Amino acid sequence: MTMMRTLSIVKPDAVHKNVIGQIISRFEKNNLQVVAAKMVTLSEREAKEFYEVHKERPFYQDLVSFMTSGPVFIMVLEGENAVEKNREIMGATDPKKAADGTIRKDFADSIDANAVHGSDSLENAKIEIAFFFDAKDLQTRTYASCR
Ligand code: IDP
Ligand code: MG
Repeated sequence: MTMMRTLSIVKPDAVHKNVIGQIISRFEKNNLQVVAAKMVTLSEREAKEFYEVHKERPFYQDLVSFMTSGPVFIMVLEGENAVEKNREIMGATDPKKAADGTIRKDFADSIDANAVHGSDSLENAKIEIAFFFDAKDLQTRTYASCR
């Protein structure tokens, strides 16, 4: 068990459904903490670069069009085994195959519009976090109560 960070994106379909809060709530209930967040509309260039690993896949252009179709909500999540835990909470890529209680089972409509992105390895998490956030924008979740 090691503390780690991962990148999560609430995709345009889930933002449109107004379920950003319900999605964050699932992470929080599973002890993942938000340490950075922003809402942006990705440019064509950003979406293409972010999903470059898929550029030879037949769905690449559709994926880029979908990811730029409306705002996305991008977060860095921190916690024990954050990468793996996030993938479990998200569920399978195809919502038809996603387990009960997962985000994709409950909020995704199709394999294209599947509600969330999550990094698939620690190595990719580091690359993806750096793609969207400067190191100084990642918070340390300390708290000192003021009496
Ligand atoms: P992941 O999001 O579960 O990691 P990947 O295989 O990395 O899945 O694919 C990235 C994204 O590309 C998926 O989340 C989905 O939006 C889209 N995608 C993947 N496979 C297909 C497909 O067969 N048809 C259409 N879109 C797909
Ligand atoms: Mg992936």
